[in-house]
Amino acid sequence: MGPGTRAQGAPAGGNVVPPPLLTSLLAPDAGDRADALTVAGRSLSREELLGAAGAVASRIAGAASVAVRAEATPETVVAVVGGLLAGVPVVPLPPDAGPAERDHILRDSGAELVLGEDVPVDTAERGSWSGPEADPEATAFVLYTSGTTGAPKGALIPRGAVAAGLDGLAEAWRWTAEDTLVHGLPLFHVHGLVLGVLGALRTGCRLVHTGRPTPEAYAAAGGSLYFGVPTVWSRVVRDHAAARALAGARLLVSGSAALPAPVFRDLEALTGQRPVERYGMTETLITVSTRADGERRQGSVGVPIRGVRTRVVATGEEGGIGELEVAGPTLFSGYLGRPEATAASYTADGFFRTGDIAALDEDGSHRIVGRASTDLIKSGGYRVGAGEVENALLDHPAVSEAAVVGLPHEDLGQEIVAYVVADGVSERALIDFVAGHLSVHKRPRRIRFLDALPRNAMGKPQKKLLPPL
Ligand code: MLC
Ligand code: AMP
Repeated sequence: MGPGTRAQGAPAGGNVVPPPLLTSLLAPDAGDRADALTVAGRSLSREELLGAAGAVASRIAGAASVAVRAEATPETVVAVVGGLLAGVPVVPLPPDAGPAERDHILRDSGAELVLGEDVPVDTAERGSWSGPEADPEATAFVLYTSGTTGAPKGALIPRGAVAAGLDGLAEAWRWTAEDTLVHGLPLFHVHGLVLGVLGALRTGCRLVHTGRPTPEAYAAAGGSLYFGVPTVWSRVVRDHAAARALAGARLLVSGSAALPAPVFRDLEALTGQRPVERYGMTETLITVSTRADGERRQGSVGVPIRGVRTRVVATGEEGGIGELEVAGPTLFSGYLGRPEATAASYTADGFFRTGDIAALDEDGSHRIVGRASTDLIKSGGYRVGAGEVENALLDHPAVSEAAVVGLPHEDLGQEIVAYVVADGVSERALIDFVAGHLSVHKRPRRIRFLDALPRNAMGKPQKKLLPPL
């Protein structure tokens, strides 16, 4: 470790080996209830979920991987659990993915079947599955995530990483079967799917997925534990009645992007409690969190969860601030079919380079202060690569040049804005083109037409020199 490096977390070897991923799901559940799991208004008991998922598992056993069109429905949960039962890696497809994004994910992952399309998924079915549990090293999910350039990469998430990550969070948040978890996040990312569905199944708590993460739906759900991205919390605090309805909850958790200071403050004022912030990535799952029994400080994302080690590799410019690197049992096992990208993401001693700039406080808590690259945009909690959107724009016949940036935005954190050189096409048409080609949440919200992009002497676009909107 170099002189500019400060580290936190358990030493190597001190890790607890988590029980297999499906142990608690398969255990007889005396506390089963008809509404153990409610998604967008439709409920299933755990027994019903297991029966329907068992039928799926029997149909797909032996497949190399399966895709799931991850709409917020009970069928998506049944399909995902079916894949996990059968030990077949699950590839969630964003339901709003346009043909380019969907084709890329299906082709790149090699998913043989799309559950719900090629294989029936029926919540009323009852199958029994008795196959052995797959190894902790086996892939649970292939999660597609954007880099700064090119098409999204498939992050291979091992079953053991999911188990370790969820157990670490359960410990940090005192998350138990007594809780009712409420959220309305999409089911194709770590936040909504891994934490928000498998977390409930693993801890045995009741889950209410609200379909959409609206303030009214959160207020009506009567949960003890709430998950949201900052955009969701910012909308909650604008609706005072909805925010006050959450006063009785045990824990309000924010993550996936930085929670703005005014939203933190308003949540405390309206609900009487400070939110818990946690930090993570697709590639690492959640690694750092404020604890239920710890101090909740605005701007702090807390301390490493059990088994995780972090270090801040200082750039030498400012004391104690630098790139955050993480190691531990929650890490992915690589990008599918991209050994160079995988190798580049790790240090020689096995830490993952997050690309986030963090500061470590004296008490060991972490603050995320920025990103190393401005070409990774976080909008509404979604990670969107500037290059991916630029390529989509360039696929439009009227567009000859494109530069995409994330500009500060009160509601979304960052707003995707495109500067384009184009001939005879409207802003609306270009926005709809990207929404239909990639996915709706990757669309630029605004477009500025230029005669030429600012470039340096080498001809490389200079995003810093783009004019204000
Ligand atoms: C709008 N719509 C269009 C459109 N424009 N449809 C087609 N073409 C167009 N041009 C439609 C949308 O389909 C949608 O329909 C509706 O308009 C609203 O879309 P939106 O405006 O994009 O939604 P918005 O209000 O901006 O969404 C905010 C949000 C969302 C917070 C709900 O951003 C969100 O769900 N974010 C969560 C992201 C997340 O989970 N990230 C976690 C990553 S994991 P309809 O019918 O759907 O309403 C991670 C690790 C970690 O980061 O640390 O957790
Ligand atoms: P994704 O891969 O979509 O999960 O996005 C991961 C990125 O989200 C991280 O690299 C961070 O930039 C950002 N992120 C997640 N949680 C937080 C948080 N609590 N505060 C600030 N940024 C966060």
